[in-house]
Amino acid sequence: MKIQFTILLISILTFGNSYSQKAGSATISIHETRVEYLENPEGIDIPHPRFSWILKGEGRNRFQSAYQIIVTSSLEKFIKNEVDIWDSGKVNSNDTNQIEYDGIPLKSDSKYYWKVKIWDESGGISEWSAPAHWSMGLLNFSNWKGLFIGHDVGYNKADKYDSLYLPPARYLRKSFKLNKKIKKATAYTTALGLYELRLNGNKVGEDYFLPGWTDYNKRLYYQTFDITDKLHEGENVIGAIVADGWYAGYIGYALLVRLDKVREFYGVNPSFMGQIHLEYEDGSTEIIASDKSWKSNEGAIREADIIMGETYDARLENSGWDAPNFDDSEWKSPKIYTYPNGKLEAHPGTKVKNVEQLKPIEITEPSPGTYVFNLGKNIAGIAELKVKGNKGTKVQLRFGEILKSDGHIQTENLRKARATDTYILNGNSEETWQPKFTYHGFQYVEVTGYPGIPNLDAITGLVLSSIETNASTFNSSNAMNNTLFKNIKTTQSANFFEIPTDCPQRDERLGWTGDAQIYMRSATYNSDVAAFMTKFLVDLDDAQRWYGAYPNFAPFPYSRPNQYAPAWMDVGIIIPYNMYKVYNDTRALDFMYEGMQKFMRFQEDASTDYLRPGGGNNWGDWLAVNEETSHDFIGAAFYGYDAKLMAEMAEALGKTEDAAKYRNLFENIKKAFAKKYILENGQTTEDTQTTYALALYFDLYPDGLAKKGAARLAEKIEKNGYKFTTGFLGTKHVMLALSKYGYNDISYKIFQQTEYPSWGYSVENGSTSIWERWNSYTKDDSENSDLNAKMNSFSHYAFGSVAEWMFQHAVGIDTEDSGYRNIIIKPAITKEMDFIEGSYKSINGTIASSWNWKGNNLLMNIKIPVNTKAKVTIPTSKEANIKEGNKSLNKHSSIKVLDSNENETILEIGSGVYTFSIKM
Ligand code: RAM
Repeated sequence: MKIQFTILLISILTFGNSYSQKAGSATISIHETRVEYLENPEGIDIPHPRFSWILKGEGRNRFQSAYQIIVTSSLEKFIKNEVDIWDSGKVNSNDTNQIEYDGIPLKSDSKYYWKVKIWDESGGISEWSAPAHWSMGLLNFSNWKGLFIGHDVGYNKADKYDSLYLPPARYLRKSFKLNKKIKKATAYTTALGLYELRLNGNKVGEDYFLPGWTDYNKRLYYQTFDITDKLHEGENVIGAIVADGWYAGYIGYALLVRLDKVREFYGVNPSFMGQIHLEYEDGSTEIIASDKSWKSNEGAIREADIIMGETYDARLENSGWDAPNFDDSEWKSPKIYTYPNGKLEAHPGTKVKNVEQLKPIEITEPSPGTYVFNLGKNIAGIAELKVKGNKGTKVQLRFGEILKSDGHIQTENLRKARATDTYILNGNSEETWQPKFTYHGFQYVEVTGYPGIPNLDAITGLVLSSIETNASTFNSSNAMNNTLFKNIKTTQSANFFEIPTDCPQRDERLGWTGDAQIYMRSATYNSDVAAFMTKFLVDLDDAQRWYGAYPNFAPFPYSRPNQYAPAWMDVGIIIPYNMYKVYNDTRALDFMYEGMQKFMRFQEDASTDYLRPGGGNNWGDWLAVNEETSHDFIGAAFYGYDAKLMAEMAEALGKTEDAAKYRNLFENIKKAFAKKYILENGQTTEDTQTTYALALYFDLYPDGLAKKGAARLAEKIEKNGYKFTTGFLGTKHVMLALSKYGYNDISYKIFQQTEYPSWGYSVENGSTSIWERWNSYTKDDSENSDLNAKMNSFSHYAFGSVAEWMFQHAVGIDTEDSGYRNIIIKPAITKEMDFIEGSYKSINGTIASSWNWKGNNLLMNIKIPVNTKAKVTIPTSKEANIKEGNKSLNKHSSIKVLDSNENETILEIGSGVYTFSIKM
């Protein structure tokens, strides 16, 4: 099968080349073709999927003037260029993303092949893009034949609060024979709970934590696997291991605060459902679905809980259970469960994967027989254990983010998360094990019960995450800031885990919405989170309270009333807005629009004279230090911001009446806000850093007073020794507001600060991640048991929201319109630093910007991707002092001078690489 495919591919490529003979001088090439933001996705269920690609090409001012997409129903047709599904024809457009499929209706359980070619600015034709494909999942409910099957393990009811109930995993298998040659085989599978799909002895796919977390009462996601290559003639075995997961296991802080329910928020017994669709070479088809004919049992996984950990007794392994030639006569017939209410849908996001493997950098033995492995950074994931010893030997792994002064791991901050994995040896030979249904937040692994003295090989850290943090680079003359950048990425990776979690270690791991909205734009700089956030929008929409507020976290499994708060509930406006701004995604706006309007009505009802008061949980400027901002101020400010964003979003959707309505609302809020909170001298009534930051950044200042407000913020920061007093909400906005009003040098002073409270303080105290609190830990006072025992996470991305300022101002990359077609390059040049360089891979390709001082000369290097243009701000008013590539500006026909003022010259450039040198 493989060989056949390779031959086909070679012929496609050759075909592509010969077809491009017609091509003109164009050297533009097409890369990273995507469907619904994903590379060759399997089993999507969107009737009009969206295509995108990235263009690369030499020279300057390169554009796409037209494109053509073709889609075929088979590889054979694709190769012969027999277009049977969709030929867009030549479309005169420079769009390279959000292009909707517009052919005949796409069919359930079908694979499609596609490619695109483009015309450049002078009509030259590119080569076809490399062959790409996607498949449609099961589109109709009637396509589903499988039953939800499980295994009765009994129910050993433990005391709800004082002991844990951790049932074993369920194992399910089905043996089937193939007598004919297979043309295509696809598995459609899911579980209420978590599952791992097995086929002929191996795991299917590379994902962890399937099928993902949704409000299972409303929807359940399924996966699609192309398993054509994995089947053979004769006996085959499909199997599934199923565990409690989010469906039936412990979630969040329920145990800690003794909620009525501490587990089983969606159901009690996990179960598997799936089917294999077989298409034989003779044209016949067959479906093998989960049903009574499968066999079920328990096995080696004795406990499996996301938060509490996993226990594996290798003595109980049913070796070979998921492969042919296994005697399952002692296995039972499975128990059938029902899933009455929810929809079955394809997972729209990115799934958890092993994105990095870490070798320990050190082993210590703080007390005899207790070994502590240091993985070098604070991650989310699991540890793989390698061990050789006697049958029945029990090795225990515990996890911690930091060490106490006696060298033992600190576990107090995990609160009720047991975070313990246990492996019991079967004693055969070297045994390698990793858990499947749990994960931990940790830098250190404590190993006890290890037979003999372990070496570094005994533990490998597997970093698990739903994203890769490879969209950005940052480097500067300040080593601390460079470490900070790494720490931000590490913490984003650790918390973009199926949903954006607050933290990965303690009994929480919830999709806290305040954290998510504050960090959203930063997240987009570091990683392509388009698909990940598309999925989270579904969670937000599902979790919206009946009265209109978005809750404190999503999914929202608890049945608690009034779980909302200013700045947390605004997530439902701020995340969609950024999906539009960053990815040009109006579909996300469409999807959320009704809910957003409902939320706006909820706020309107709660307001008096356009002022929305605090309310709900009122977390305020969470974890602020020394200055408190009133909840009413925060409520009113965010209401204004929401109205402003709603106006822009309504406009983007062509809803002009709504846009006018929200613009008007914004103006009214602005007036009422100024009347209540802004004094004539430009000070706010509360005079905290956070009040200025929010009011200035959200444009709530009356025009004449904004400058005074900014001056007051600058003065306050200076007086405070360039240190924050802010929490989650203020921190993100202080430097954005300062830079907006020209106080870049002050922003840089805060950025480089190392005294508490600052980012530098955490870096100087050895952090490898972003902490929940400014003072989570100090080297001198590592025993601060008061803090440690409480809510104190070392992997919390909220304060990492400085990434937004780093890219928009320090590096200077932003978008004027939506989706980085009209790019803004405006680095905040300062004498506070020698150089800064960075890049961001946008939906249109990589944008790079760097600046450095050479004496009194400033060098700026800029890279703009094909099919975009940029407005570049050069920090001098004297055009004559600016050179690009050693030539003065007037010698460059392709560089336009748009404007200049006392301090700056603004240029317009098209794609290409530019080197500016500026005499300052
Ligand atoms: C904490 C969470 C989160 C924050 C809420 C208010 O428990 O970790 O970061 O948003 O509280």
